[in-house]
Amino acid sequence: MSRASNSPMGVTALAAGVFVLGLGGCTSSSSSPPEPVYPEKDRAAEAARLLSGPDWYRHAVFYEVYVRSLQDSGGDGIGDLRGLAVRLDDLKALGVDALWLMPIMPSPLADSGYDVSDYRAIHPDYGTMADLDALLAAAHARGMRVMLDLVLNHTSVEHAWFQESRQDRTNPRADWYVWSDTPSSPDIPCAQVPTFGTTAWTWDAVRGQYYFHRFFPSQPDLNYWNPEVAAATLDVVRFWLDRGVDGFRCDVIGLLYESQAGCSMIPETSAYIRELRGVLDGYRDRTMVAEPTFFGSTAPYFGGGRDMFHMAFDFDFAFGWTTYFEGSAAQPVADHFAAVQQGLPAGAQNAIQLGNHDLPRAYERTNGIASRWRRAAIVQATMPGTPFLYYGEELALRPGTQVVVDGRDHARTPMPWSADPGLGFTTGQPWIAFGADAARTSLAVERADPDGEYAFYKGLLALRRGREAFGTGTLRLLPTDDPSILLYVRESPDETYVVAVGMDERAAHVGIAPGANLPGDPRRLLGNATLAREGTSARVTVPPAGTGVFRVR
Ligand SMILES: [Ca+2]
Repeated sequence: MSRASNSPMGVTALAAGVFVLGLGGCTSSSSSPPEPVYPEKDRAAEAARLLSGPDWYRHAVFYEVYVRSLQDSGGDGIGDLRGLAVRLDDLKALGVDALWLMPIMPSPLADSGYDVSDYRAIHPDYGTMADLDALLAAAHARGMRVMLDLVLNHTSVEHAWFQESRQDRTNPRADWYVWSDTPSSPDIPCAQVPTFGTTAWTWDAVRGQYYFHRFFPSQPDLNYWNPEVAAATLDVVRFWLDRGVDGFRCDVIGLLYESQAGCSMIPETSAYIRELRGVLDGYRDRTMVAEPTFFGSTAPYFGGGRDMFHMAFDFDFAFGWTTYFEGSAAQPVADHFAAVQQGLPAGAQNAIQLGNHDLPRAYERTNGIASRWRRAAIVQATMPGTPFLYYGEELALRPGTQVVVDGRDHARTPMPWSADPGLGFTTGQPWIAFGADAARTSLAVERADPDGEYAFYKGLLALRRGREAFGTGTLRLLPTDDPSILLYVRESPDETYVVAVGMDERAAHVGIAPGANLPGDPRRLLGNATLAREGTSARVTVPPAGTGVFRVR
């Protein structure tokens, strides 16, 4: 939060933090034992170790970028690859290790680029292939990675494949899309219900048939039952891997094949994903993350744990955290992560988001109550999984009001970097209006505020960095006798951490966790909660909406 904000957390949490810190200093000189000092590692060296090799993504912090809204370099008001390259140092300073770029391939932009018209080129709005090469080189020189958005279920109607396929029923690509004489197909009964609109079938007057589209009519589904299609899209994957991209976020990947058996993650789709993984494994340290079709366990995307996706988005948490933090019960959060633990095969690791390009801004979803997204962010950074930030979350960006494509544009507004004209984003007219209070939430303003959003995120990401326990350590949930305290242990072979989150925003709580068996006395690294060993139990005290991250070994 900026200082000028009237949101409750900005002032109260700051005050509580200072108060508790002061009190802690007082009591330690009288009754409490001094905090232990544990051997400190060279965290930069640890981070370098953990972020190298094929498992790097388990320890990395990812950052989703809408290139169109991050940084304009040319003055046309549209963010581009050259602009993004200029901002790499700012993102690295925040603690970002890897970028996921929303679609940058040529597209009529009927769906913000999720309607690709050419799989092997760069959208002219965003630059050239040389600009991408330069971005990759600049990122790699900084130890950062770049993932592209891979939209394989459908193309744009403007893609050459579709333009050819629609010509007649006998052309070489006649069977590359799903055509039918009727707005239905007995082979895929599930394909009657589109995600958008009222029909999944649109009449094409050129060919004189209907085509199937799971999403907008301008996004015809590819026909993966044609082996040429599967081969062609795997070639697209090789094309980008050869170019040096570090991996992919795979859009609605579960929907590739439809059959009588269903429309999501049927065996043929799983087989394709295994093949896709095989392609990535032919390159060094590449990774891919799945966008699941539905809520629920992401287990279907992991197969045996290491033969399908490296990661899959935990949509239950991404969509559900606002509900968790509106209440005051710890159990739903604990239950969720316990279910994730039990449900995933060994080797699988979810990707944890608070927001993305399809969701309203965290600020809007919490009515501007910072303590909610901040506590959720602590869970995001310390529970098993890889954190994916959505650009601007570190500034608590407010929603916009202008719509260019659809209502999701409210969370796709330009990044405010400074209070200069154009807010450092552009010297021209931005393609869409900034969100509310943009100048006040700019990086320059937030960075100058030690209690602001940016400082919070930077501190949190620094805490995770170079600490193996948060990337791949075990999780042990510690139930307490107070139902509003979330308490858990993350442990790597040589370090142990305890995280405490107070779910009650209004009252302080004290909880006892019997059988906690902490290996040592707590040293607080973050937050305002206190933790003490009492025999084999642990006693935790949390102020309203309080948090604490402690090292105990
Ligand atoms: Ca499909």
